[in-house]
Amino acid sequence: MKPPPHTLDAQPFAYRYELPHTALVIIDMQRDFVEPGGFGESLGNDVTKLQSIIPTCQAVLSAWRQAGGLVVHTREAHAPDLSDCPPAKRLRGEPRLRIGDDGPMGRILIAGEPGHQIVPQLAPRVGEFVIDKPGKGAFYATPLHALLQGRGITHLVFMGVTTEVCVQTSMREANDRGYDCLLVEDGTASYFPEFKQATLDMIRAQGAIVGWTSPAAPLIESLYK
Ligand code: TIU
Repeated sequence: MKPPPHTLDAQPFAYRYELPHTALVIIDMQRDFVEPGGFGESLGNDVTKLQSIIPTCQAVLSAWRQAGGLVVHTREAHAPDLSDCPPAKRLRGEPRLRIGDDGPMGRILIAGEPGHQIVPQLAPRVGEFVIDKPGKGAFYATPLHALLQGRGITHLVFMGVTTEVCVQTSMREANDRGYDCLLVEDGTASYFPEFKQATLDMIRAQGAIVGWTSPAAPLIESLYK
């Protein structure tokens, strides 16, 4: 017999999911955004603001792994020859270092460099998917949708950084592709706390126009019910 779906209290109303049809998607928890000397700091941001979510992300990841759910990690990165980096992205503004420049963690936002690595606390395990993406959204120019479709995934649980940039973009892309999405409120962070709050509010407004939000605790609890 089919097991009953998991349910948790979420905003704006209960979120129901079946674990075999749900993936945990962790957006861009890489050194370039959360450690000094990477892309995030080059844009003028205080990267320490993002580090506080790591233990929560670890707790959700650990519970999800124990329950046997599918895990997807993403990393924002460009090819070393910058062939997938539009000049508009590289040349915008007056950052301290531009994408592709040499920095303390290797070339900024380039695949294979130290800054491209996911933080050790959330390091991917064998069997988990790691998607390198050249844009903000996890679906743009990546095999993610095909991969999820191939596994019968209909629901996505999001964590990661930054809330209003890559997380929100990915969640909107997912919503338009038909996935029911939940964002873990204390598993996502922004360099601008007010932008995080606004993003949570706009995602769940209008009857979950983009998706649901909930803290990590009820999500973890739901895995054991
Ligand atoms: N700058 C910023 O807030 N974010 C990004 O550039 N990328 C991601 O959000 N991953």
